[in-house]
Amino acid sequence: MEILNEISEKLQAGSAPKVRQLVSYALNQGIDVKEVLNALIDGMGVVGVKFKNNEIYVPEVLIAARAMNAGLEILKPILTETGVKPIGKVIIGTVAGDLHDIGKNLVKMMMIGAGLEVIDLGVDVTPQKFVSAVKEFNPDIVAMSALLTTTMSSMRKTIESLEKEGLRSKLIVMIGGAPVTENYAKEISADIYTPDAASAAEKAKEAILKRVA
Ligand code: B1M
Repeated sequence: MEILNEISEKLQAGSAPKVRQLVSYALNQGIDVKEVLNALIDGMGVVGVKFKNNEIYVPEVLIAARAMNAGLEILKPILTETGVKPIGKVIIGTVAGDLHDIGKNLVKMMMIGAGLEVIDLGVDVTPQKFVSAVKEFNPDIVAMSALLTTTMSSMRKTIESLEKEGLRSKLIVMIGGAPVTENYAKEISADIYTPDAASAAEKAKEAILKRVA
């Protein structure tokens, strides 16, 4: 669809006002929110490939990320729409050393939309910060996002810290992010790995409902 291609292209070009305008227009035209979201993700994917190939650099990626966030802000009210009382509580954060937050924010929005209360610890969240937040908020789920191969190990460290504090057994630990795999989840004894935000929200809800059943 022409408009979806245009959204992807304007995101790649880093035009936040244009992305905002096109996303609103697409929704007004009755295009499904998932298709609009996929156009944004697709655009960011192209940016990622160009970045990897040294065709563009960090400043351009930052500008594209800003355009992505502008589009996501328009989708947020729809993705987080829920008329029900929260069925459970999630603490989410991007792990220590890692500043990527677009995927984490998307997971958060989808989880809220699935009827969960989400406490967002932001980016660069150390194991100690996760531990303190678990003590303070008593969540059902701890959800960690990592986008760098070098920061994945912080997921393991966080799980070890939760174990040391005697908190691990009462929690469901979920992990995800581009370099994370099902095998890695097994290796570090995380409970759930999901490859995308929609399945993260689905699995979180499933796991909580199973717990209370
Ligand atoms: Co960065 N970066 N970056 N970057 N960046 C990547 C991740 C990279 C793959 C680019 C590349 O080389 N192709 C590469 C990592 C290589 C690696 O380790 N394997 C990389 C690098 C190297 C770096 C720097 C080191 C660059 C530098 O400074 N030289 C630096 C590190 C900074 C740091 O974190 N300490 C850096 C910086 C940045 C920016 C700040 C410029 C910017 C981030 C802005 C922001 O997030 N606010 C940025 C961006 C935008 C990217 C790419 C281009 C796009 C990431 C993104 O937002 N994608 C990325 C390339 C790529 O991924 N193709 C790249 C869209 C988003 C919707 O997808 O986050 O994957 P994603 O989330 C997905 C799934 O992964 C999943 O759901 C989402 C989809 O539904 N998911 C979960 C995510 N979290 C989940 C949690 C779950 C479940 C699913 O459960 C809890």
